Amino acid sequence: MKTNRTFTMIKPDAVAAGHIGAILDKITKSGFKIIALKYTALSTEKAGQFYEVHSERPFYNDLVSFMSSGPIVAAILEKDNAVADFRTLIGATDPSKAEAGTIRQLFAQSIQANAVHGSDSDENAEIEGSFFFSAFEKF
Ligand code: RTP
Ligand code: MG
Repeated sequence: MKTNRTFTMIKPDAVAAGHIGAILDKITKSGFKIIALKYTALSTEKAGQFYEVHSERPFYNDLVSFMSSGPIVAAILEKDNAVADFRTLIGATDPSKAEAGTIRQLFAQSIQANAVHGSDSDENAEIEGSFFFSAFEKF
């Protein structure tokens, strides 16, 4: 299903480093409209559920403890071609390989503490957005 929406989180590293405002500014100035927004935290159980697709990967346990280590910002974003354009805006998973000017190049610390999440498909954007937001929290 085509939705023109994606889902993002500002991860605990970027929240702790004080980058919420700068990252939201970059996102909105890049043409994304905020449909839903929440400052919250993931328990280890919730982080484990969210990243269930990676449960067989060697970095899964570290990822779950990192993602539950402090508050995060969750958001649903809208723009034409949202999923692909947002992944371009955030840059490569490993910030040392991310293009200049991308959010990860500017704000990430490591391959794990990489500042932001971006959905990888329209289907996952819908699933991930609904993980955090009910229908009456989307505008
Ligand atoms: P994301 O899902 O957070 O937007 O990141 P991504 O698509 O670029 O990367 P993905 O392969 O889905 O990995 C999810 C997150 O797991 C952490 N990771 N750590 N230590 C490692 O080698 C490693 N590899 C991935 C990162 O936080 C990555 O964003
Ligand atoms: Mg991913």
